[in-house]
Amino acid sequence: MPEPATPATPVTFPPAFLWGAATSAYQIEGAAREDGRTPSIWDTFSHTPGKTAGGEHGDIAVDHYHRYRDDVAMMADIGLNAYRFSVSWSRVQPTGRGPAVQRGLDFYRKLVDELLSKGIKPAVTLYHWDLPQELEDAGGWPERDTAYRFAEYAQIVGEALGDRVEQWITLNEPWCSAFLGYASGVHAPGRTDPAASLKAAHHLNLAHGLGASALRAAMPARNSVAVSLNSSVVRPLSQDPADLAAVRKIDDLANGVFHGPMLHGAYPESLFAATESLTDWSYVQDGDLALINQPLDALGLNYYTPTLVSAADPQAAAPRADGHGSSDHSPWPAAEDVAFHQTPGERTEMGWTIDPTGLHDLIMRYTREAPGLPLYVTENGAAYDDKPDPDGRVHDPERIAYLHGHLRAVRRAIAEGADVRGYFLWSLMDNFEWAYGYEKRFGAVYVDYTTLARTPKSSALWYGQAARTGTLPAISEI
Ligand code: IFM
Repeated sequence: MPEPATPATPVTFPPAFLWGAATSAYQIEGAAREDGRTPSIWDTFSHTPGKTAGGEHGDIAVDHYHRYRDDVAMMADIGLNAYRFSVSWSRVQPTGRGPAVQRGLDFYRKLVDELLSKGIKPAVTLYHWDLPQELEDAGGWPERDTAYRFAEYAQIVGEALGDRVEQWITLNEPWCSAFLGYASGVHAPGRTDPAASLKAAHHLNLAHGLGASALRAAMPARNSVAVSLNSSVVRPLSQDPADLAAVRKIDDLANGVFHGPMLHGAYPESLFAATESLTDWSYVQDGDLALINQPLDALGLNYYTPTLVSAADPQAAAPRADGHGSSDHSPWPAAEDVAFHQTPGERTEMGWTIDPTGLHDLIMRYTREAPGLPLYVTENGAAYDDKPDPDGRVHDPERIAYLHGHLRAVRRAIAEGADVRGYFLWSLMDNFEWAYGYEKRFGAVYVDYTTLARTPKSSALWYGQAARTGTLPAISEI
């Protein structure tokens, strides 16, 4: 259901609200072989024939590594007061272990200083899917040691940037790392082993806990440590008990598997039961849950579209409209009895149904799940087939409508008592959309992939006005 039509009363946000945009290292930096950087799993995957649309990769991406000063100036011109980016692990610790490369760290120091000089608050994500290839060769996330390597890396980055960056995020969307990376294989490293994906999920949780502790030990106490989850808003096709059971199963596999240990110090018992054909979870060692269950300063929520499920018809092949790419392998371990359906309504270029009520419901769920924990929307946005007009301007009214609807949903949640402190639009500019290559444009800024010239779209102007005034402009105002 869409949010109700635009009201006459202005939609105004709290004065300290952060109006940001987000990116990640592999999607924008380029400079893949410069200054000591070594391949990550995404370099290897994207250079493997058949893994990404058109064989595209992030070697150059949008060349942010060389253009960061201009990009920060552009953010300031737009009016952003926050910017969320990720650090490339293999740029600062090329083998995934041992000493740091200062040139790699210097890039992020310069980027942060540039942001601060323009009054833009940096928010650093340590891990946005780009594991150093050497660590994958040693077993990747299904291997326990990877979590300890992540803690070492977190300490290095915390020591280097903790004096100037206050907002920290350990992992981005560990669901994608575990289940798209190790179960369906549509993401790097492209493995299709459901049992390994559950092990990966546990070691990502452990990495989060160990990383959060390492950050705290390395940084001033005032800094905030969070994690960004792409928790699914799972809805049933009907109120039939079998469909409700399907919701519970997918809720465990999408959400409980991460927020259970992170927020409550326990995996859902129902998750163990649902996955017993694949694993006995014996890799969860004594003390792990306490390590994972670190107190957090905030929680990041990434939202795009809800998930609609039912019990699968045992006579038919279960439909897989789950929006997570095409593969013969499901990203949902032990969920052959669940069918995924397309939510009705308008869709973005990703085929994802536009439904701001999902964002509202997600925020309210975590307001209940983690009372008192400040929330940030660390990603939300839409891909459209944007093209410049003959005059060179890029008009993207659909994206403005998408942002307007979702920001209104955030405001509604705040009015109902949710402590949402900021919103990061995905994404600052068009970039490498993983297995889709460059064909899906999520940016508020258009990138010409021939010249790499940047042109703020009309949505950037609209969003900038919201950021400057704290009030949503009418959709027609730009
Ligand atoms: O581009 C991605 C981002 O890296 C993680 N969250 C979802 C975005 C859109 O698919």
